[in-house]
Amino acid sequence: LRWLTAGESHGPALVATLEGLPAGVPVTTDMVADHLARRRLGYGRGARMKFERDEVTFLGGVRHGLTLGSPVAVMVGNTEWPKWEKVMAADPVDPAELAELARNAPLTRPRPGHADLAGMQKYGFDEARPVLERASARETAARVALGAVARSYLKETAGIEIVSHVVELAGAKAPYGVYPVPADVEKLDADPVRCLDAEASKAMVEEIDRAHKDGDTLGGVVEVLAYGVPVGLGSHVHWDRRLDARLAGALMGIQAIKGVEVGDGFELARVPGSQAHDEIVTTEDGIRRATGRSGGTEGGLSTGELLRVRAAMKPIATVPRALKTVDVSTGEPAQAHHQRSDVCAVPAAGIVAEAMVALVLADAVAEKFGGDSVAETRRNVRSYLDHLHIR
Ligand code: EPS
Repeated sequence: LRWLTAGESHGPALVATLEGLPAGVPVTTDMVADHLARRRLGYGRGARMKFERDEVTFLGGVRHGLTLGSPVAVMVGNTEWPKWEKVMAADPVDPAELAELARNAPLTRPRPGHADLAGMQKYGFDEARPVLERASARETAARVALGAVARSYLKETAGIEIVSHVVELAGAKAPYGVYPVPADVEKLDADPVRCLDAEASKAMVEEIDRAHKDGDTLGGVVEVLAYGVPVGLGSHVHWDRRLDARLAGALMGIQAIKGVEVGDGFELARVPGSQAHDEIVTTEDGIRRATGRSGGTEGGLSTGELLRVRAAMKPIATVPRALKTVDVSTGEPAQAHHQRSDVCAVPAAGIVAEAMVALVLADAVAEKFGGDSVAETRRNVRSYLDHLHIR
């Protein structure tokens, strides 16, 4: 599969293309809109989440609710656009007209923790607007749109389903080792922080309220679970074919993610081997692992067990109680620019992480099973599983 996104946070729209899916994957505008709505959930989001709508339009690759095998192109309109028509215009605008717009004031006080400063230095900009427009997590709406398509492909061809939940938010932690299943998604989406444990959820909401009052922002940890992943996605034979490496790269590629763990991750480094690995046992279902510490990958291959990855998000860089910075127009000490911001976007990051896992798994399924129609891919999956020589 190949996929790309384009579009700025306050531009007219985000667009995304996905190439390499077979024909016959069920895809509808509503399906994508539902996932985009899930991305807007979560206690602690800023004002923009409330008044902006995601307008989904398929521009190619889908007909009457099914993919055609051609590249899928989807557009997510920014309803904020009318306010930014001049500031973000593609064509030149009269500088006198621009100078009158408060929205166009040069952002010369870069935010610590954001791409602002390094982006200005690298690309030769005098202010942060051209950097932050693309660094913005608004772009994740395009990924979630493609993720919705990828997850439909996964479900139709291999029966794979993806769930995520928030396991940590600032200091508040959900009980370790409780894994929500697909049937829990409705309940998760109804929780203000997408956490299954009521007590932990309450503590997380309190953390957000406290940070809001303090003019601060918060990060946290999300966990993504993929059910029904067959044995043998990815490979041990080369570093860039390893499924865990591909998952880690994809999750690290989400704005503000600073750490990724597969399975018990860093905890495995703290215990002896006898407590770190998943023993192999025979069961009624054939050969299985007795535990799930590895997170469903060994040697870069999926094991057929529950796939489990976590991503750690740092606090939002637009901190209301503005951190110290330098005004690059004068070289003088200053406070970082701040207009409005989310206090916390960890619940949304979980939905984005689901999309990234879906895209990586879709790529791995397409690579292993091929097929130009969903029926053909499904036959290939079944034939492979029916003929596994060790089971
Ligand atoms: C973002 C800052 C905020 C968020 C935005 C991501 O936007 P603004 O700067 O316009 O207030 O609302 O997220 C989205 C618009 C979205 O759809 O997720 C940032 O700087 O990353």
